[in-house]
Amino acid sequence: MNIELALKLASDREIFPVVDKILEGERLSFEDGVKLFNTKDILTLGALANYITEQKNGKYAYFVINRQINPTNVCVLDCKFCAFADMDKNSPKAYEMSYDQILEKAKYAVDNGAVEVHIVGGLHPDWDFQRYLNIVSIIKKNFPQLHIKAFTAVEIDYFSKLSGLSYEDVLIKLKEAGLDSLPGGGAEIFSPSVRKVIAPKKIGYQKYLEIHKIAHRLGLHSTTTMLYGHVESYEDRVDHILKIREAQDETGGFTCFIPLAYQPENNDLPVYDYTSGIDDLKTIAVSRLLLDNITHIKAYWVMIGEKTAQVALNFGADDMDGTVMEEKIAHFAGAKSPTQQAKERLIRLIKEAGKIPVERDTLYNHIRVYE
Ligand code: V47
Repeated sequence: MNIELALKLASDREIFPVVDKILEGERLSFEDGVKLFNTKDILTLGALANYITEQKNGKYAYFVINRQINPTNVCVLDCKFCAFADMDKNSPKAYEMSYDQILEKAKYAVDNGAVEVHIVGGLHPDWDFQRYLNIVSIIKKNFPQLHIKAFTAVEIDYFSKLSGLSYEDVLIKLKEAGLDSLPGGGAEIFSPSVRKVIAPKKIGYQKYLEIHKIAHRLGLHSTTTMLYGHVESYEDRVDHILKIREAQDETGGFTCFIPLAYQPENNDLPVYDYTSGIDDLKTIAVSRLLLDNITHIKAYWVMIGEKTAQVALNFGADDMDGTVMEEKIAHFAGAKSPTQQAKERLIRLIKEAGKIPVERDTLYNHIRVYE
C-alpha cells in the first residue's frame, strides 16, 4: 500500500507524531499544521494528503465547464496585490460591461456547454445594488439552466452598505433574482496585521465568515479561498485554514477550499516573486490534511499552472476548476497560464495523474465520469 511505503521512506522525524494522528483519523492542531508547513519531506506530505483525498473522493478528480464574467474592474477598494481593479473609472484600463455584453458572454458559455457562470468584479462607486441584482436576473431569465455563482463576501458587504439592507436581506434578494451560490474570493489572509498591509480597506475575516455562514443558513453553498505567497507566514496560513474549519463545523456549507497562489506583476505590493512548485504543493497538501470537514480541495490551474495543478492531484487536490473561458484577475497580475482551458486537455491532465476525470456541476454532482 502506497501509504506504508511512503512512511517507511519518511525522512522527517519531526512530523512522525502528526503522521500518527492523521492515520488515526485525529483532528490536527495549529502546531501540527505549522510542523507540516515546515517539513522538507514533501513526498510523505503528498502521500498522506493523497491518502486522505482518496478516502473522501476515491480516485475521482473533478472539473467543470464554466465561464468567468467580471462585469467591471472599477473598484473603490485599493488592495495592494490586485492588478485587476482600477480606482479611477476614467483610466484607460477601466471598463464596465453593459447588460448586453454580459448576456453575450453568458450565451457563449451556454453555447460551449457551460453549466456555471462565476461572476465577480469591482465595487463600482456609481452602480447601485439594483444593477448587480439585474445582472443576476437577466442571466437567469435568459439561461435558466446556468448555475450562477456570483459575488464574494466583500461584494455582499458593499451591497449591504449601498442598499441599507442587512447581509441576510441582500442575500435573500440575490437568491430571489437567481443567485445559486457564492464564490470564495476576498478571503485573502485573515490575519488582521497582514490584511492591514495587503488589503487595508477590505472587510475583516469576521465579516467574511459571517456572510458565508448566513448564506449557508439560507441554503446557499459557497467556496472559500486563501491568497498565499506574499507577506504572510506559515502561522498565518494555518490560522486562516483553521478559522475556515471552525466556520465549516458550524454550517457545513463550504463545498471546496481553493488556495490562490499570489501573482506578482502590475500591483502595488513589493513582492516580486511567483510562488514555487514546492510551496504550491505543500499548501494544497497541508490544506487537505487540516480541513477534515471540507470534501474538496481545488488545484486552480490558472494560478499555479496546469503542470503543477496536475501534480497536485497526487498531493491532496481532487478538483482543477474548469474551462474558465476568460480569466482576467490572475492574468492582469502576470499569471503565465492560458486564459482558458479545453475540456479535452483537462481530461488528459487528470487521466495522466492516475485519477478518474469527472465532469461536475457547481455542487459536485456528477455530469459524466470518464472511466
Ligand atoms: O478575491 C487577486 C485573488 C480572487 C491576485 O470560488 C489574486 O471557486 C493571486 O476567488 N494573485 C478572485 N490572487 C479569484 C477567486 C476564485 C478563483 C477561482 C475559483 C474560485 C471559486 C474563486 O483572486 C480575489 C483575490 O483573492 N487575487 N489578485 C493576485 N495578484
